[in-house]
Amino acid sequence: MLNMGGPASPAETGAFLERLFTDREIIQLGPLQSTLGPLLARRRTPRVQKQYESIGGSPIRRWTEAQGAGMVRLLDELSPLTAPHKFYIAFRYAAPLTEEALSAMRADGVERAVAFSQYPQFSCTTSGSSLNHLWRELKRLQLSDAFRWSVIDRWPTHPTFVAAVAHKVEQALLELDAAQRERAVILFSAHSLPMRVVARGDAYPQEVAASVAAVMARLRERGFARNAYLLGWQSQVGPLPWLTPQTGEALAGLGRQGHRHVVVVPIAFTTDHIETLFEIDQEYKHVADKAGITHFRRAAALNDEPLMLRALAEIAAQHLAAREPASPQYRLNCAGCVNAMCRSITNPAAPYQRLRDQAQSETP
Ligand code: GF9
Ligand code: FES
Repeated sequence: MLNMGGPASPAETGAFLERLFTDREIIQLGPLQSTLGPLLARRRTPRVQKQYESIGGSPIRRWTEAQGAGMVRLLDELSPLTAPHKFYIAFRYAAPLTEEALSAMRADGVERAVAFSQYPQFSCTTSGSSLNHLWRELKRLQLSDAFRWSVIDRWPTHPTFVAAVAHKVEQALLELDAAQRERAVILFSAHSLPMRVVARGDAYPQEVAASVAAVMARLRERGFARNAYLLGWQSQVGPLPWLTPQTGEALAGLGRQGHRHVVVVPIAFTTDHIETLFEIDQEYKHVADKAGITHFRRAAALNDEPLMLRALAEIAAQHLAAREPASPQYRLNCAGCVNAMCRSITNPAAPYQRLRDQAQSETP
């Protein structure tokens, strides 16, 4: 189970940020990255550490463990031929790191492994970075032949995931008086991307939009057919241009236009983390108050939601039954990709070739 992870205790914030700022696949600082990265990380640590203190540390590991346990329990039933299943967590920037997961898998005698991205929508800065790091670590630890791999790289519109999110939106709408409910605007919020990543051809914006459309369709099916909705992008840092509208600005605009009821829906993370517990619940709540939004709600994160545990098990079971190395999209590099690592699969469990390799081998 691949994800970015977070500092479980505020004291781990410095190490977490240092790993983030030295990851060339999420932040490009040029040839100075290995000196500039730690410097920028150190400069940001006090402020970010305070944020983690205010939420009592990142809950992402705890929730991922609950999701993993729920997933494998159901998966053993859904896919008895591939049972028993076991889950390992590999975070990109916090414990347990990839190396720890691989060592545990090795010690357990695992032979067949599925790299399961816990990001519903694929971005080369998140899912791509986790996967590339996995292939790098396998090589570094001389484990390239130890496991046969396949990849669950994205699942932005999986019906049970969509149903799980829609269920959380429904619960938030039901907190409002029946008379006000259909006036509520649904503001989906996803982590933003630097515009240079968007321009490279990253799949994330369109996959987030696909998730939003699917959740709205599911809500209509469930009888919530009258709510307007929009999509904002959160968590921008630094001076470079990012994908907008910014979630806070969207909220301010809604307030100015006279909207009083807003439900914010985190759509790109599957557990609580600093972007829900601090940014939405504290910072955006404050923006909403100032903007005159009197009824501000957030749809709960999926965390240990039973529908979400079922979604993870179904996604894994369907992947195993399909006997494909990855989704068809995984074979395709971004138009502007210059990273030779992208879209690899080390020792794939089924035949696998990138579209870029294929095109190159066929060019006269
Ligand atoms: C991201 C999800 C989607 C460089 C700033 C000059 C930074 C970044 C991203 C994308 C996280 C979760 C996307 C930076 C700094 N990021 N790209 N983050 N992050 N580039 O923090 Cl679901
Ligand atoms: Fe997207 Fe390499 S950056 S495939």
